[in-house]
Amino acid sequence: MGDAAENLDTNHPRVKAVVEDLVDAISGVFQKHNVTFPEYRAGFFHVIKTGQAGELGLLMDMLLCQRVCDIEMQGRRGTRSNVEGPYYLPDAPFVTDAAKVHDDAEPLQIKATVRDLEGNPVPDVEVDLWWADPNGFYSGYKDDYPKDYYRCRTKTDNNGQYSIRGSLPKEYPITKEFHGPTGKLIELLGRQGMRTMHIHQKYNKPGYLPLTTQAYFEGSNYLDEDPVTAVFEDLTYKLKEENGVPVLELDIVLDPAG
Ligand code: MBD
Ligand code: FE
Repeated sequence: MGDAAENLDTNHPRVKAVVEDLVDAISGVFQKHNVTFPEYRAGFFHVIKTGQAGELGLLMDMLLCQRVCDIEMQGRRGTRSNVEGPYYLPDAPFVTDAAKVHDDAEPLQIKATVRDLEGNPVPDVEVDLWWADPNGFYSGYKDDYPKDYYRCRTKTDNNGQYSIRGSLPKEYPITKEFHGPTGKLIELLGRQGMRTMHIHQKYNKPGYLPLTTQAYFEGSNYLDEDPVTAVFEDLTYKLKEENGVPVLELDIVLDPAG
């Protein structure tokens, strides 16, 4: 979750309530399956290994994050909230035309119109975009991979629109060939290990509820078997084409705050 992670406020009354219920729920699962001591140890050892591999964020986001997005959506309207994922980085380069991608990356024009619930365009929305490179990896997560690639910030114009030249995101491998403990767990769950193509977005403007969401691509690989279980039809777009370049045309709706 990048720097956006919140610290646990141990004095907050909800912490006690939620953690107690969490322990109750897990205890119930142990009881149901007669979990043995070796199984208990093997289980939490796997969690420790996942942490040591730097994959706890990946694991949590894969298994649980969308459930929180779904709860958020029960209390708001507009475009669906969707998993932020483990690869957001703040302070991406601000651009108005193109994000930095490698020369051999297949181009994608990312266009959007941002509207309010009445259909009026919303100007001056701060936008964050980030996506996987042609090899399915995110910039900034390897020492030799500068973090200003395949991610940018921009803002909507007076018509509530932006248009950014980016690149086609590649399927993201959570499998054990590329990753460790999380891939192994996916295999054990009988899920396949590739995230379907997606573009992450954040929208922020005072007076509106902040939105973190993703766009998916109609007809793309693994769309119906995404291991993160966060693909929704209303976030799935059919690619268009202009002058031989694929175009993603997003319709985003923001819910006014308060
Ligand atoms: C990703 O790229 C992602 O967006 C999520 C939610 C989980 C794993 C990898
Ligand atoms: Fe992602």
